[in-house]
Amino acid sequence: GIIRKPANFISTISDDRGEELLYAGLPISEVVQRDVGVGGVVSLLWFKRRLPEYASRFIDIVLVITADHGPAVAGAHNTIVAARAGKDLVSSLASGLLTIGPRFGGALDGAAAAFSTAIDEGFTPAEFIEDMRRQRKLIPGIGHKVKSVHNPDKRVELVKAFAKEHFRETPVLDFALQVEALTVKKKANLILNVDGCIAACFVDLLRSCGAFTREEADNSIAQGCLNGLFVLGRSIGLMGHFLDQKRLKQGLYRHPTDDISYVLPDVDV
Ligand code: Q5B
Repeated sequence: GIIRKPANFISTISDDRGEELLYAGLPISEVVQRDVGVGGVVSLLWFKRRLPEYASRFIDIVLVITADHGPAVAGAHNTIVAARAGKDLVSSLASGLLTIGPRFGGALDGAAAAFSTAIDEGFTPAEFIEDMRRQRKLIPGIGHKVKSVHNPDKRVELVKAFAKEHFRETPVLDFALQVEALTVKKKANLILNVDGCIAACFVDLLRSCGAFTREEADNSIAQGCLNGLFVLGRSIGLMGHFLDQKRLKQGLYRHPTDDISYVLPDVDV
């Protein structure tokens, strides 16, 4: 008989072998005809299921608001410097993406874990803040370099408003807002930032939209899908900055030496 060779790879999200490409079982023609959109494609390829329309719309909104935040932020800066050093699109994009981490744009996974664990373990917002302080950890999703209570982040307002209008419940967002109410008393820029707000809302979405068991929702979050949303969104802007620099024919960047404090050790020779 036929001896089957064990497969080296298992894949469960897409299939290109037939007449028509399938995304999580849905033929690509239906993906287009049903107007699934980018949010819907993210839910098919990341979560292997269709989510309610408001959930796909929420993903679309997250991608739109994270697409760019100007040339001064770490990711755009790196992309611009790489583009001006003559690098190609993929290299310049990668250079920008590699700045995404716990301080910049990559605080979503940490914020989701911190806020949801605090709620699940019955911490009050004050106890949570004190626990983080005791551990000498910054609260992921709290704080911003330029946004503050005096200069609110419109992106955060948009995400919050959408969640409040469309989600069945928002306990994690509510907890994060109670944390913010306490942290801004210490310093006006210790707001719930764009990473923290998206993260809290996304936990609420996965837990309450009815498409996931609680275990599935928690596993998806633990696997790092949330930082993926920022990476995906911000890639749009980083490529925009690359193309902008090429269009402007900008030359090699060298940082002005009068903006560097040179502090060298005294070495005996
Ligand atoms: N303190 C964001 O720091 C920033 C505290 C805190 C408790 C906190 C900082 C932070 C957590 C990581 C996070 C995402 C580095 C930010 C993003 C996308 C972006 C970016 C853009 C875009 C800002 C001053 C005092 C100190 C600190 C205390 C600060 N943060 N305490 N929990 N989280 N947050 N990142 O202003 O007593 O004076 O020593 O790491 O969520 O990345 O637009 O730029 O779209 O591109 O430099 O929006 O908050 O403040 O570090 O000098 O701290 O506040 O302990 O206290 P800053 P620092 P003390 S959104």
